[in-house]
Amino acid sequence: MQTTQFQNFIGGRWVSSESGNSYPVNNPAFKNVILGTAQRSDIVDAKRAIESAHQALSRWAETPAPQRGTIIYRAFELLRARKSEFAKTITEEEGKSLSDALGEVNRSMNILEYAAGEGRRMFGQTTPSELPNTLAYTTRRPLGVVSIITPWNFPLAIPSWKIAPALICGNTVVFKPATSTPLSGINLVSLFEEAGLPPGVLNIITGPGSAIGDTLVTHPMVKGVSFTGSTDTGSRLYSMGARQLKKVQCEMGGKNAVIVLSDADIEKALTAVVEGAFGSTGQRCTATSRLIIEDAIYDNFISALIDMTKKLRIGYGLLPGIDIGPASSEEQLEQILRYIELGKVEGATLAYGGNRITGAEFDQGFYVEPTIFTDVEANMSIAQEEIFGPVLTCFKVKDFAEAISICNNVQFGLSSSIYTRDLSKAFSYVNQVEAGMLHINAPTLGGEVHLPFGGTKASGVGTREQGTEAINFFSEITTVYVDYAG
Ligand code: UN1
Repeated sequence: MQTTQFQNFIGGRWVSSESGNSYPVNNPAFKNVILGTAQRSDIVDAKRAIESAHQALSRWAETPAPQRGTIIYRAFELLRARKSEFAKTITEEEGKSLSDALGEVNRSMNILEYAAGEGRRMFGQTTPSELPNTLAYTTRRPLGVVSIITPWNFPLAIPSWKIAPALICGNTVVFKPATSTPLSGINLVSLFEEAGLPPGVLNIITGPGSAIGDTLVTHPMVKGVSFTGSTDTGSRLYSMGARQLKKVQCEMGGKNAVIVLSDADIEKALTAVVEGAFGSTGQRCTATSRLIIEDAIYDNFISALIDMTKKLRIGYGLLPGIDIGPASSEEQLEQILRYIELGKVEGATLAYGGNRITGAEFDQGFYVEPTIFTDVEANMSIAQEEIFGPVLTCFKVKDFAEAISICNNVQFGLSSSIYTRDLSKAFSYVNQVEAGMLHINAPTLGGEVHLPFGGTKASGVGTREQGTEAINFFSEITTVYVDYAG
C-alpha cells in the first residue's frame, strides 16, 4: 500500500521540506499502522514560512475585518460538512474515542463561527477627553506575523482557537502542530485554503519543535507567539520571547482538583470525576487529577467511584461504545506508568487499576488502566506533578478549609471544581481558589468559546485565550486623540 505524503503549506503552495526529510505518523491504537508521512521541517522551512507570512501581511491587514470574517465563516461551513471525516482523523492520530473527537470538531466549529462574528465587533473604546473639541478613542491593529505552536491532545480545537482569532485580527500565521498529530492541523489549513484565504496568510510546517520551535519565537519578523504545551517548554519559549519584547501567551500544565463536600449531589459528582479523570484518557490540561473529599462521605464515595470506573469501556476509539482510547504515544504511556510506579514507591495506596492493558488487540496499542490512588499525601510527586494520563489521586479532608488549602497547594492553577449545595461555601471557594477557571457542580473540563480560557501560576502566562481576550492578545491597541477644533 502506498503511504500518503502530507506536505507543508507555505505561501499558498503544498511543498515538501527543503531537506526532503519526512517522518511517519502513527496510530496509537495500532503502533504498526502508518497513517502517512509528514514533513520533517527544519530552520530553512521555518524561515520560508515566516517570510511568506510577512509578505502576505499588509494585504491581509488591510482587508476589512468583516471580509476576513466571511472567509472564516466559510471555513466554519466547510468544517460542518466534513465533521465526521475530521473526527475520524483525530481518533486515528491522537487515539481519543470518536465521540470525544466529534466533541472536539463541534468545539472547533463554535470557535470558527464565533471568530467570524468578531469581524463585525472587535470593539475599541471612545471616551470623553480632558480637552474641548477633542475625540479620544482606541482602535486595533494586528501584531503582524504570529507563530502558533500546539500540542497533540486537541489537534484540531487548540489550533482553531488560536488561528481563528489571529486571522480575524489581521495577523498572518505560521502554524506548527504537534509532531505526533499533524494531520488534523493539515486538515484545518486545507479548510482555510478552500475557504479562500489568500496565499501566505496561513502557513503550516510540521516536524519536531526541537528543530524549529526556537526560530518560530526568535525570528525578527515574528511579533507574537501563542503556545500550548508543557510548563517546561512554555517557560523557555516565554523567556526567549520576552527577551526580544514579543507578545507571548503560553497555556501550560494543570493539576486540577474536584472538591466534594458532604452535602454534594453525589451521583452528579461521581459522573463528573469519572469523566474528568479518565475521559480523553486523562490527556487534557483541564483533566481532573486530584479528588478532595470530606471525611464523612469519603469511603462511600471512593467505593462508588471504583464501581463506576470499572464500567468504562476501553479500546480502539473508532469502535462503537468506546469510552477511553489508548495513551497517545509510547512515550506518553511510559510517562504514565512511571508515575504509577512512583505513586506506589511514595506510599500511596493503589485502589484501582495501575497496569498497562495487554492481550489480544491491546498489545497493538498504548493502553493503560484508569488508575485511582488513595491515601495520597500533598507532597508526593503524584499529587504535585502533571501526569497527563488517567491517574486520579484522592485526598481525605476534615472540612472545607482543609479542602481549599490542599486544592491550592500545587504550582498549577488552571481549572478547579467544587460539588456542594451550600451557596456560601461555593462563593467562598470562588474567592479563595487559585485557578483561572472554576466550576461549581460541574466537571473541571473544557470551556465555552466566547469566554476566556486559561490559568494562573504555572498554568498560564500572557493574555488568556478565547473570547474577547483572544482578540486582546492578537491585536495591538492604538489610542487616538483628535483635535477637531480648527
Ligand atoms: C479542554 O479540556 O476541553 O492542552 C481543552 C489542553 C488545553 C485544552 C483543554 N489547553 O488540554
